[in-house]
Amino acid sequence: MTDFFKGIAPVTFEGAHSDSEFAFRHYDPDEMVMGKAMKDHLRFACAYWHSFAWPGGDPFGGQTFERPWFGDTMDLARMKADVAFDMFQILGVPYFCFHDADVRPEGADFAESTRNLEAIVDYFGEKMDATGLKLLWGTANLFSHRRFMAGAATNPDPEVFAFSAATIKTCMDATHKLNGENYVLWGGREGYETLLNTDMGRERAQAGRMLQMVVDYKHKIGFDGAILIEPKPQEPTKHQYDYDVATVYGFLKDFGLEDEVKVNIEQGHAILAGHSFEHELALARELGIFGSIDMNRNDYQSGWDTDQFPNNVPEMTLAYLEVLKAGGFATGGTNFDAKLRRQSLDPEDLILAHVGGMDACAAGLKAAAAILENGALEEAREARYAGWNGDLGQSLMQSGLAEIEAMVRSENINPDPRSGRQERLENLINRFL
Ligand code: XUL
Ligand code: CO
Repeated sequence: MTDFFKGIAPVTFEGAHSDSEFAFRHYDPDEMVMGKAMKDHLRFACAYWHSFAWPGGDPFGGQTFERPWFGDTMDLARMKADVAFDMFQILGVPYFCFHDADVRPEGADFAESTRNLEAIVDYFGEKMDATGLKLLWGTANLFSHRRFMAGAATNPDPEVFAFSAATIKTCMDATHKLNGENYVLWGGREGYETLLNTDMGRERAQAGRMLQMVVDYKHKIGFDGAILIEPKPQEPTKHQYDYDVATVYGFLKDFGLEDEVKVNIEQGHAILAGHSFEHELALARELGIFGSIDMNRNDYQSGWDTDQFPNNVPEMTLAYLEVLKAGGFATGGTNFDAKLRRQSLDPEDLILAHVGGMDACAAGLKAAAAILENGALEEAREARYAGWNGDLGQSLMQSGLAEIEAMVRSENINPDPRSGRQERLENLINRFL
């Protein structure tokens, strides 16, 4: 252990009546929920970037956090890893996630950056063996460095496309070496600021080609994790090509990759797209591309991606309801893509933010499971569509407009509107919160 979290013991489940801040009230890793241990439902992961690489800046001010590992040397990168693994163990999370740029200093050129990454990957490997920690996903940061300011795959300069492809390869190698269970592509700057200087057709084709190469390389190296795209509608660019789940699905269909790539859905990104989190989850499930989630929350007034730790149990219940209805996570999990507020300076804040988020997820999962076990919600939904199981519903799916017109006339079909019962169903949900 380093002494960054000195005096903080591993956090354990104490139950709802505990008065300790450093305790779980809902997250009991081994408690069985619908026949599966809670830890296997939730598959928690910590995000390296927000907790260990982000300095606390906002558009009006720079660094607020002063961490002893901030700096650009390999020794500091190893100290950062030591502290990160301390936190993972204090929390008892099974997984973590990282970008290349979070974990290694930038080198003078591509070769040096790659050497730095490989050295840290070896260091991670030793720490993972020693602790049992696992990698939920790896990814490449193709958005922070100024070379990516006009995009990575969608850049007008083919040299940036080449640099990006090479970087993705090294990050896929790193993920594969650490037995990562997924590889994520968030197209941070894959979008445009103004159509005045943008050739949208070319940029889409370039993004499609890059994704095809990622899928080819996955098969070439025998990586059996999932490739996941993380949709986001805007920020940092004004318009992003991976706007939301529906847009990503259209893109995958266009390039014939809908059976190869799934989605990593983030709560805050769903809100920015004008959707609810549960809408995005339900759609991905229906389209067969549900993969994993980034769990955080947005501020509903500020209109940007605030990446706050989640604490809204009623909303999270609806999200886990969709996850459970999708059959739960296969390779995916619950990644806390969340950061402290920039005034939350203390090491304790970092631990307690995650403790609260984990507990809120556990409470949401348990409520969602209780709703499914109760069955009344699903029964009401089934009943609403019951007509489609009967003769009329079946025959409509095989008929044409003219035949249906004749039938409506001959049988004098005259529909009688029925209640959608929304408030009754909302009351039903609240009984489980
Ligand atoms: C940005 C975001 C990223 C991705 C990984 O909004 O969510 O952190 O999760 O690149
Ligand atoms: Co994210």
